[in-house]
Formats: sequence, structure tokens, C-alpha cells
Amino acid sequence: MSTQTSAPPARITNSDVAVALVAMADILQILDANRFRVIAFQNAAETIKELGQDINAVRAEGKLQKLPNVGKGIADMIEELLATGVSSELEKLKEQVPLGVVEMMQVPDMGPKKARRLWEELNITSIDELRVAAEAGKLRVLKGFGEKSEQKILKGIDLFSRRGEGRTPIGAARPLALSLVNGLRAALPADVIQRLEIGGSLRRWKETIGDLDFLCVSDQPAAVMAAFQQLPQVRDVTHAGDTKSSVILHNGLQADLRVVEAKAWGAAVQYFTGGKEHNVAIRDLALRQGWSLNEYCLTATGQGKAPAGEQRFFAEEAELYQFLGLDWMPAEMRENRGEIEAARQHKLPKLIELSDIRGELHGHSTWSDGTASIADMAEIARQRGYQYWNVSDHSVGLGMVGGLDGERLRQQALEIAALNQRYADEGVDFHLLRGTEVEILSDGVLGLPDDVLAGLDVVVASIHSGLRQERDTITARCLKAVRNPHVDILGHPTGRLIGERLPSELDVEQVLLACCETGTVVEINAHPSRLDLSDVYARRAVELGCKLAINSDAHEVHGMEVMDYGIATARRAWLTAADVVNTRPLKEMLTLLKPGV
Ligand code: DGT
Ligand code: CA
Ligand code: CA
Ligand code: ZN
Repeated sequence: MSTQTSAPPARITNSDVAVALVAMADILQILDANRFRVIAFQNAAETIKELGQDINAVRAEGKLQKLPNVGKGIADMIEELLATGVSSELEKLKEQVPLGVVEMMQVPDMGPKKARRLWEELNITSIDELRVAAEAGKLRVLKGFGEKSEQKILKGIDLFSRRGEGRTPIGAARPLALSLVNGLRAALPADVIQRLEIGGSLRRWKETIGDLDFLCVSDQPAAVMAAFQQLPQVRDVTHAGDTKSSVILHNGLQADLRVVEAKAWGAAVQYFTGGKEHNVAIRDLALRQGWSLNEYCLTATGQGKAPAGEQRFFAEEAELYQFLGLDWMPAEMRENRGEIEAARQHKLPKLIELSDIRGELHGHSTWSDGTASIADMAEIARQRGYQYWNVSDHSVGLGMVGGLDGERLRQQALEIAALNQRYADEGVDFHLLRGTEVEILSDGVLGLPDDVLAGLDVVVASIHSGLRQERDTITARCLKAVRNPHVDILGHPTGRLIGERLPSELDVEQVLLACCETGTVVEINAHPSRLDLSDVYARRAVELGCKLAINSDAHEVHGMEVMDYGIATARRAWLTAADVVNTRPLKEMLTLLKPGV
């Protein structure tokens, strides 16, 4: 299938459709419409954002309704949008709520209720007006708003405008990048592409991605360029050179592809992996040795031993580093945070790998808000080669249906015991742990009493509500939970959602110190929208002497697949397997969690 590029500029793109669906959901929320209607539009928007195909092509094939989360009503709306450029349903809603009020909801922490009150009570109808009013201290006249909330709103607007520069969370960028790699390989005969790698921030596993960078070796660059520009994921071609193409994908993300000669691969892949600061430092180091470095090779400056103009090419990245007296550094470390000095002294840590993980300590089943049974989740864990999985369904106190109290935990324990018996009978080396993700309530009291927690194997404690408490309040709340002797792990400590929700005001340093002191393990939540602790905090945690756990917080059978993101975050934090408790076999891991016992 090939959609041709001579489309008129007014053509509706996937991002336009996603924006319209999100607008529907947002306006309906401001109007306090039925929750399920709102969710239907939100889910459909997610589907379109992740769609690797031009929505116009899907429509042409008459397959709009075949898309996940797209029912008849939403398919009709998309149909009208693609055919006429507008949706009458959306236009009608837009008449009821000013567009700027809807936009205000994009500011982190600004929910529909707040947006509506600011609009109705203060007549604020745009983000600019909101900023001016907050700066002038005019929001505090509203009940429930104070100086602090004004500061938070200003911070949120700042985050929002920076996000506007277009960084994409890695969880959205990576699947798309992999689909481009696969698409490009599939589009060409096998011998055309000799090497093809992802570079840039994605190779370094940064939590947000500015654009995608691909690098390949081929002796037929023209064929590669043409195939890349014609991939179905591509919306526009913005640069079409002989060996470099830049394109815009349907979700608005830019992707660059360069073709290089095999002999320049090492220098090119080093250069285009970055990060920029790492590269600058490497280039300085080379200069001090009498070489100027670019994306092709080293060229002697004449200041060193080699005669000026002499060139050195490197087929492999490691050879370039070695030539400069450095050990090869994993891409996740290349942020100029001390890795170059460590590489020079041959003192790089052996970073943790996915294969080091022996089990998971935080995940959910249908007993709370998961979509798979304990047995099914356990089966996935076993297939991943894990030795244990902690059943940590939500406790009561979250205000959500299905949180477990002491009685339901006792019932759940029977199911877990029966499964463990079955593994033992079958001689399978796998063990389910009885756990909970206990809610840290607004005052730091836990959602379950101590005697219930005492009966469990592994207790994860997390905050899900009241995330916007003031710094002292939320820190004290968290410290109280960390100091409870039954709490083994602090789950997703800051509560952030990348690009969507700011971290809480938590004094992370103080909480990490308390975790070290009490032996409480700190989580790196591997879900790509969380990555919480972040790489920077995780490195600090290890510096302070904390133990960490990496958990996917899976809620469904595919949930554990995000472990890669958690591992990458740990690697960006320079973690080794020894820093992470769930790299240990079951008994050893439990001893680490309960040092006193
Ligand atoms: P991003 O796209 O903002 O998430 O971050 P990167 O790191 O992917 O940056 P990008 O796409 O601008 O460039 C890809 C790599 O190319 C970057 O990591 C290092 C290299 N690079 C780009 N511009 C420069 C530069 O001005 N100097 C040096 N030494 N390297 C550069
Ligand atoms: Ca990039
Ligand atoms: Ca780039
Ligand atoms: Zn959870």
C-alpha cells in the first residue's frame, strides 16, 4: 500500500484527528458529561496517536471501525472530519466552551473542575490570561486557591510551554522507532542495508525524545532514502538529500536517517548517539591528543605525533574510543556525568541487564484493577524466566472499587497458596509472594492495619492521591510510611507522569535518607510514563546507599514488557545488579527486604 505525497495542505492528519478526539473528551469533561463517554474519546485518541498508518488510508479501506477503541459513533465522527475537515459534533460542543478554557486543561495539574471554575468565576478563558492572573496574585480570591496554587499553576504553564517544544515520551517514541526500523528493512531487499541502528537520545534511553535518529550502512543510499520517505508512517518529507532524509511522522515526531560508508560507521554512530555534552568532551579529549573528530573520522591536526591531515577511520565505535584511550561506554551513560573519566581509568561499572532480573515485586491482578488473573500473571512471569512475582493488589483507601481489606487478602492468600502448591507439586521453581500495594493515606497512615501488613511477604507502599500537597506535608506523610517497619518498598515515589503530571513536591533527598536508614527499598517504576525514580534520583539513591527494586507495576498480561524501560533508567543511573534487590534469588531477596527477621 502506498499513499502518495501530493496531498493538499489542508489534508487532515492523524495528529489532527487525535487532537479533535482529545478536544471532545476535554470539553465533555468540562461540561461534566458521562465518564464513560469521556473515556471512549480518550481511548480512541490513544489509538490514533499510536497508529503507524495514515488514517486516510484506513478510511479508504473502509476499516475505521476495525481500529481498537473506535466504535460506530467515533468512526462516523472521524469519517466526517476526514471528508469535510470539521466535525459537526465537535463544533457544537466548541460553542459551549471557549477553546482557551479547553487548552487550560493541558496545563499539568489543571483538571476540568479547576478550568471550569476559573472560567465561570473569574472569566479566565486562555492560558495567557491564566498566567497573567496567577502572576498578579488574582487567583487566590477563589475558595481553595492560595499563593501556593498560583505558583504551582505558573510552574505547570512553564512545563506546558516547554512540552510545546515537542518532546515525546520515550514510551510513545520507541515503538514507533522500532516500527520504522522494521518497515525499512521489509521495504528493501535484504542485501541493500548492511547495518541499521537507532542513535540519538533514543539509543541513550532518555525519558523524552526530541526527534528520532537512524543511521545505516548501505552501498545503495538512493534506494534507502526513497524507501524511508515512502514508509506508511511518514506524513511529510522535510529534507531529501543523497545520504540524509528528514521526515515528519503522522504523530508529528521528526525522524532523521543518514547513510554512511562502512569504514566511517564507528565515528558516525558515536557522533549521532551523543549526547551533545558527551560529544563535546570527547572532541576536546581528541584535540588534546592531536586529532580533530567529526562524524566521519579523526584527522590529525599536526599538534600531535601524526602528520597534519592524516585520517583514521573506525569500522566500530569501540575502536574509536579505544584509540582515544577509553573503554567503550554503554550509550545510556553518555551524558558527560563522569563516564569519560571512568572509561579512561578502566573503572566503568558493569551495568545491570534485563537478564539479571529474577522476579518482580509490584504488580496487579483482577483482585484489584488488573485485567488478568493471578495464575495468568504468574504464567507470564514464569515465561520471562522469573523465579517469583509479588501479588501486590491495591489496598482499600484508594477510593477505587476493588481495593483489598484484611478479609479479602485472606481469601486471596488461599488462591496464592493453592497456586504455590501446584508449582511445588510440578517441581517448578516459581513462587508467588503475598503482598499489597498499600495506600499511603493523606496523613501518612496506611490503608491497612499493621497486623494485616505483618502477615504479608512483601509490602509496597505508594501515594496515589493528594499528590499536590505542600512539600512539608507530603514529605512527612511519606516519611511516616517509610518508617513503618512493615513497609518493604516505596512505590513510584514522586508520582509523576512524564509530560502529563509534575512530580509531587516531595523532598526526595530526605525520603531517600530515611529509606537507607530503615532499609526500605526504593522503586524504579518501569512504566515508561512513570520512570519513577528517575535516572538522576536513582543515581542519588545509590550514592546514599539505598537499595532499589525495578518493577513493571503490570496490570495486564503485556504489562511486564515495559521492564526494558526500567532497566534502561537504572543503567542511566549507573546501577549494577548488586544495587537492585530483585536480581537476587528468592531467599536472598527476602533476607534483604527483612534484614531484622
Ligand atoms: P533529542 O533529539 O533532543 O532527544 O536529543 P539527541 O541527543 O537525539 O540530539 P539530536 O537529535 O539533536 O542529535 C543527535 C546526536 O547528534 C546528538 O546526540 C549528538 C549529535 N549532535 C547533534 N548536534 C551536535 C553538535 O552541535 N555537536 C556535537 N558534537 N554533536 C552533535
Ligand atoms: Ca534525536
Ligand atoms: Ca536529530
Ligand atoms: Zn501498582
